[in-house]
Amino acid sequence: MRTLRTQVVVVGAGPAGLYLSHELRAHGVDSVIVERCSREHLERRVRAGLLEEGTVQLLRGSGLADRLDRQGLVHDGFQLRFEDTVQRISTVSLIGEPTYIYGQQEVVKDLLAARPSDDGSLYFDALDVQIAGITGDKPSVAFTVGGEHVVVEADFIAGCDGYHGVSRASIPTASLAFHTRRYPFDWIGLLVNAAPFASELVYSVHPRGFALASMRTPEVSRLYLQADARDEQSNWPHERIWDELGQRLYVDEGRMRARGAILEQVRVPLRATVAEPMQFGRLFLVGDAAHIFPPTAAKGLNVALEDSSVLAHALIGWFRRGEAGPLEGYSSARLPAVWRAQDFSAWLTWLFHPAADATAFDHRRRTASLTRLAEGGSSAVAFADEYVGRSRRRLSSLSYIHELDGMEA
Ligand code: RFL
Ligand code: PHB
Repeated sequence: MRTLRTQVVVVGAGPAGLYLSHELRAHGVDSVIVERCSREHLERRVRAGLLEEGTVQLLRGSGLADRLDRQGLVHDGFQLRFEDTVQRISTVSLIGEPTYIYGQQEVVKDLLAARPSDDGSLYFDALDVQIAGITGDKPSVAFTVGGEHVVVEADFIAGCDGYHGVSRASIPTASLAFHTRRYPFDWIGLLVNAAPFASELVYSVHPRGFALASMRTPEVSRLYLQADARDEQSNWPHERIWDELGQRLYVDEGRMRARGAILEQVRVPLRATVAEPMQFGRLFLVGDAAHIFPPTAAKGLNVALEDSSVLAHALIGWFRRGEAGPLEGYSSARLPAVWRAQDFSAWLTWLFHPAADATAFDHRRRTASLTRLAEGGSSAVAFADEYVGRSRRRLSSLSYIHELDGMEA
């Protein structure tokens, strides 16, 4: 058995854990990351694609955006299709902010590349990860790697281990409210070896269901379509998926062009969760470990990196200046922003997805709501503010971080 000592143990090397550890190191705080999967798996895992301006600014401010700035796609807006019409919503014209397309696994690769390669501060393939001592002042994380049992003792633990991790489960149920909502929809997601369907994202609302034509690069498309949560995947052969996409995207005669090779297919249940509070004793929950959003509004990765940034600066305040306030206030600082993102994600999910029992009344009313957005008035401005995350950023205590960076510069 080996025992190590560090200042912060980070459980999970997804974007939240890697970014937290990066920021801590940049400000002289030591951390060790413990990750269940292999590096190859993390670098290949296809998930988010849309980054908000605030996220890109965080990455730029941390020196992590060179490749993003060269290869990321900048989108001034997106298409909204409904009732056989194609409308364009330009977030740049409405509120002056674009969005960016850059795959989550590319963010993960950039974060991993920015770490010293072999300083022993990141364990992949960790088995049987267990958290102990979070109510005392010497919490620890134990695991087995390459047959060896390792214990890392620390001052704090950051639970960045996603929805299925061990961190949230280590908090006594009586001390945690875990709010959950399962929407009656799933998404079928395809990664396709074909040029994007259009130059910008296409959100398409059809009485048959929602479809989204996104992308990862100029050569790779990302396509999603709504499926009823009760409709089993075996009912969705490829032929049906392509036909539905063609119809729902209002492609001429319902025939989908560019049916390139499917590189990957996933089924994503649309759900929301929030853990309240996002901390207990010496354990802090970050990103998907604390909250899941339905993917409709693309908030998960953006809110996760915001959590990491706020926690990083609270921990830096503790270690560098002996400040307890920002750490004690981490959960209260984050929850208003988390709920803001939940509210917008829920609203957009219900706006875009016709329920299985939707009537003609429901479709007409949905068209009226979509028309109001497409008209570009104050509703569209408020929508754009939420979509690009600007309104949430105002709630996110990020000005505190920038002040702190200024003080330390
Ligand atoms: P992650 O990425 O799940 O990373 C958690 C890490 O912890 C590891 N782990 C453990 N490690 C040690 N011990 C254990 N017991 C462990 N259990 C788990 C895991 O292996 C993993 O490496 O969480 P993190 O870092 O909080 O990041 C959150 C994002 O991954 C997530 O919110 C987004 O992918 C959500 N999301 C989107 N977010 C956006 O901001 N923009 C988007 O466009 C967007 N699109 C999406 C999405 C999520 C989707 N799916 C698949 C749910 C599209 C989809 C389809
Ligand atoms: C994606 O490309 O994965 C994506 C883009 C926009 C969304 C959701 C997901 O609203």
